[in-house]
Amino acid sequence: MIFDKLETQRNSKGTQVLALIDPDVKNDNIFPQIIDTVNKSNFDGLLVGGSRIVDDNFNKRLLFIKENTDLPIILFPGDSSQISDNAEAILFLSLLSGRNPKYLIEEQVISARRINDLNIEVIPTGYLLLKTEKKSAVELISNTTPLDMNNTNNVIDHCLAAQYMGNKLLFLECGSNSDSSVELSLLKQIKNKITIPLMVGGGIKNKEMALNLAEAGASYLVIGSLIEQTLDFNITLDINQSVRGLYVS
Ligand code: 1GP
Repeated sequence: MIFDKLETQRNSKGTQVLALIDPDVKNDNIFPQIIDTVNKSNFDGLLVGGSRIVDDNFNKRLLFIKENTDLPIILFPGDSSQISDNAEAILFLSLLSGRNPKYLIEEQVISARRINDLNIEVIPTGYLLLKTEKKSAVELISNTTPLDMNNTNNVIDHCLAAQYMGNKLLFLECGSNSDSSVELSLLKQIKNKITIPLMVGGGIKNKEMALNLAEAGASYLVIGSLIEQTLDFNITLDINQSVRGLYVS
């Protein structure tokens, strides 16, 4: 089981870093380079998904990724159309920061039987969108309001609710290519209250940010835009190696 494997790895190797590939047409001309960069960067796993995939080639691109990497592939679906057994597991997301029933239960019901039929490992994940200066694609597409990071109690209440609902993972999302990530003092406070692993993504651009987030309590880091924008494995390899052996209990 992939999640158990990642958790075991986390216990032995420290903070895990996952690459994110957006299998959208916008990346078609650099797709092989993205995969090559990911493969050379010593990532621990690979998320595949996007909030807006404008054509029907999701599965074709996913298959291409699968054929060209040895990393475990976990779906990070923008909606119920992004489900395939060309991945080993799926983050079964509930957008708990929002109040839109489509992303709280409707997409989940639409996708449940297909996931069951395909026998994909399910990783129940509470997904919280946090407010940053730039409006994220998730905010626009989901038509939900992100949580204000200054309202610490409200964010922590959402985290606790996500944990009590039985989620195995809590994903703190600042949105793809955001200008900032989760505030470190907030992350530390969440870490003090929450026992399930914290995944942090959105706007991780350098080693300092990655290290700070890992030290503040992120069990998993997700890096997407930086890979697409630089296509330079030296940068991502450096980040990934910097958090190796970093344990935050
Ligand atoms: C987006 O959290 C992920 O859903 C990754 O964000 O693209 O900014 O790395 P970046």
